Amino acid sequence: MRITQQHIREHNKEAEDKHTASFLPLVDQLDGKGVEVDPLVDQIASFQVAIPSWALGAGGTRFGRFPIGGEPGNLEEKITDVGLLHALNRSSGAISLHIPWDIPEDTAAIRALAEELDLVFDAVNSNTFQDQENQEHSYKFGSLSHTDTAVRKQAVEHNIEVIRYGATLGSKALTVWLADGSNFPGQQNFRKALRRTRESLEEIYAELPDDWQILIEYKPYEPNFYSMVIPDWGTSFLLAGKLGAKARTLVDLGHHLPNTNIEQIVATLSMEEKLGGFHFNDSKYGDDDLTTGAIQPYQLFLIFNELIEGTDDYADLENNIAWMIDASHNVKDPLEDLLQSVEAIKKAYAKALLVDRRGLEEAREANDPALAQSILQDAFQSDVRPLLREARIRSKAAADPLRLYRELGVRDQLIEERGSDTIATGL
Ligand code: LRH
Ligand code: MN
Ligand code: MN
Repeated sequence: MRITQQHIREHNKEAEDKHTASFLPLVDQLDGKGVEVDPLVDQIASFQVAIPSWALGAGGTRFGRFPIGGEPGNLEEKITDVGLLHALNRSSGAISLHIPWDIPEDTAAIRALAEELDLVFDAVNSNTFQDQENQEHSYKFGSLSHTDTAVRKQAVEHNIEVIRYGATLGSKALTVWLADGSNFPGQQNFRKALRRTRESLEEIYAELPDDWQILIEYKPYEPNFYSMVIPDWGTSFLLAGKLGAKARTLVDLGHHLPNTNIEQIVATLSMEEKLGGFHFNDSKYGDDDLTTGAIQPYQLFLIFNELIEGTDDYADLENNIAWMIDASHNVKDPLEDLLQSVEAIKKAYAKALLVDRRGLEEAREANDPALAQSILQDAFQSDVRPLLREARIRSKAAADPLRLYRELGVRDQLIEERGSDTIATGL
């Protein structure tokens, strides 16, 4: 299944009149505020969000799984799926792999396929939270923090192997998320577990190519429910600081206790040049991995507001941070869900670009919280959908990606090609 320029052109032709009717008044309105529309549209168009290879199938929960059919059965098919998304929105030009769920066997062919679909490889993720077949030592009681040197060594070697796989594909970052921790008070010596983790990470860091980064992800609980070895951004930041300049923190939006001020964490990390990347998703209760922007779009906007606050150079912001989604799908078609997530992320970015920064700063300096709030909310409440649509049309993407996806019957075609009883590797 391929989406061609012909498909896009026909779809966009039909959308043209309606689009112009909403875009032109917005241009006038922004003009009135002294906002230049062209550079804004360019910024929105160039912003790319990586798709996780593990979110292309219907995930389910530990209680059940309801396959949707047509799910990708191997890495080539996963890349093909991301290619479909990118053809529709021209905003998902990267894929993030999870090893060993995605072992690139024929690297030359994998690279060629990605290139043909205009995709690059974002951060590669290691997996020491599950035991694989034929694995010598178990990770039941941890990996990089394990009490047994042999287990730690195995986990370190796995991470080094992941770097090697990534290097063959042109990735530039390794994301490490550890399930290590404990379920009961007294089970684990906190200090020893953290020290061992740090030592293991140092061994991995030593193998990191010069132009690579290691991104350390944190999570407060799950699968361990009493303690996690890297539970929060402070611990990740501490480890990244000890490792060196190539180590940074990765913020998965779902990995916070309820009501945590994530935008403030983002501000601090970016100020310290330790913000490495994101796993975007949304949640109401915990690590729900719901569609980004589905529950707390204002929080997402406030995060982008802090990111923009901390930069003078948007290209720098776009290139120096790994922008990735980390979501799971139980009831939606995963491809539709990912289109919606990318859209929500770009909406938050566009709205944050509209913030009257000078006005906001003056209001802050004058201790005028009412004015500061209305400046932020004025940007948040702007309807930026015509800007996103214009950015897509200019990039030769579909005016309405989800609509075209449905009109073309992409899922049905995938089911026809791959069958209805498919399981994608991943969560
Ligand atoms: C852990 C996590 C981490 C894993 C992914 C599958 O909850 O967010 O990023 O690699 O899920
Ligand atoms: Mn994650
Ligand atoms: Mn998670």
